[in-house]
Amino acid sequence: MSKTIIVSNRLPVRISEENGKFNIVTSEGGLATGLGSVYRTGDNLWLGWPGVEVIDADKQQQVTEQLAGLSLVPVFLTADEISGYYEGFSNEILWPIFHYYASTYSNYKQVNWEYYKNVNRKFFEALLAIAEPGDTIWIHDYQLLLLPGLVRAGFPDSSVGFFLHIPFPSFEMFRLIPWRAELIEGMLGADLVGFHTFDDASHFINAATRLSAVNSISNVITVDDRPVVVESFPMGIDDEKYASLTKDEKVIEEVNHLKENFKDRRLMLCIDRLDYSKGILQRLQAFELLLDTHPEYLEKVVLHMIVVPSRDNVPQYRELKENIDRKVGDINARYRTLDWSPVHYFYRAFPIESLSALYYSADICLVTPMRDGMNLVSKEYIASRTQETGVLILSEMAGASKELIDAIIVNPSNISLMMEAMVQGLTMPQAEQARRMKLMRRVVSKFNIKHWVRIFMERMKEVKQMQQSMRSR
Ligand code: GDG
Repeated sequence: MSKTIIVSNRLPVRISEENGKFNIVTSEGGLATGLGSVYRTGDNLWLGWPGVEVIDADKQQQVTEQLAGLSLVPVFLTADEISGYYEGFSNEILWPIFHYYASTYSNYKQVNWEYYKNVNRKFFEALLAIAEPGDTIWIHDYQLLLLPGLVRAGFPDSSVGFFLHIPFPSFEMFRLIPWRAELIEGMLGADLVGFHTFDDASHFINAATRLSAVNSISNVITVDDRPVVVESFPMGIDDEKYASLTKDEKVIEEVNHLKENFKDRRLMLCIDRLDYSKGILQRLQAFELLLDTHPEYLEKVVLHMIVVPSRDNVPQYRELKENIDRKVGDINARYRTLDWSPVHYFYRAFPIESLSALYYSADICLVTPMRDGMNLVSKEYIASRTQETGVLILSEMAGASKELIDAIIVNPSNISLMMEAMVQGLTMPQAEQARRMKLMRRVVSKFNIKHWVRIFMERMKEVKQMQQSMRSR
């Protein structure tokens, strides 16, 4: 019987060590929830880095055994590998280029490329130990762009899917990468290459046909007589989980607490990982402009801003954090009163119940990235609005804007437009909010995470059948 193996940079776990024993907690992230139905079934497995450095061979064995009980297989990485492959290459070269931040944010160090190649190979070797001919292998994200090619060479009969969670840039950006052809060839090892949006898929087809000796007809690229199908699969969320969380006792308690605290003040919410692609500074500028130009909102609105620490070993992230601290400090210093702070700023992660209470309570949710593959926060807000009101202000640069067309859509570089969108949101009649919210809730519930996993897996099967029938002709 063939099996399915999911491969991603990180395993869906958090591991901590206490008195020589490992404590493993499975993560509740969207991807992990969605893929749970896959990797926890039968002999299926999930392969990835466990998120901690484990050097000692006995300890590695211990972690491997504990993870085996959860259908998870670890790829152990050294601190140097994490620094070169993950921080150096993935996050200082691929991430900025794929999010349209050229040169100043990209650091093309040859040594990091070597690490990237070696770690992709290390993942392949780990796969060799568990995969058999005919298995289905679904590889995720920009850290593993070379892996589909390695798998294709090692297991020519396997069915390989690849999904990119971040945008795929236009050819003019992608061509800047010194190792662009190798990256494209790696991705073309898959039978099915998936993206969040149609634009990402067409950028990929354009780059592939210009950089590699391949032809394409519509969304099918032919590589050595093997068709590679390129399509968009907009990722969804577990909408039912977010709806039912609003009925959780702890959440209700937090909602009441928020009500007492905010009284009749309007709550504008934003939740992001610390990242320059998320447009946090531009959003603060728009909020400042709102206070500068609309004194009627002084003491009447609060921007509740959660920034989750991320990649703080990368210098640009540290710098961004300092700039955000300064901007929040400026705004609060200029406008705060004894019992009102315009910006409530939190630099830490919160339990999902607290996020749920905030989603449920926020009059407006601001999701205004400069670039984002999809953005799940926007969908989580919609799924949590069981009262069917509330306003989503959404950047046209987020993949989600292609589906959530009833949000107030903004260009995040246009600060005054974003400020006007805030005014539009603050003054939108309830009936109009409800009309838009109902339409968006329908989209989020129909195209949820289960649907995403199902259609990707089904499509992989169809592509394999198509390849087999072409070969037998
Ligand atoms: C990448 C792409 C694409 C946030 N703060 C807390 C917390 N979160 C959760 C949110 C949400 C997730 O983190 C963030 O997902 P996003 O989609 O918004 O962004 P990225 O992390 O950049 O994800 C993105 C995604 O992959 C999927 O393909 O949409 O475009 O960049 O689920 O709720 N969760 C908890 N506490 C927090 O404080 N528990």
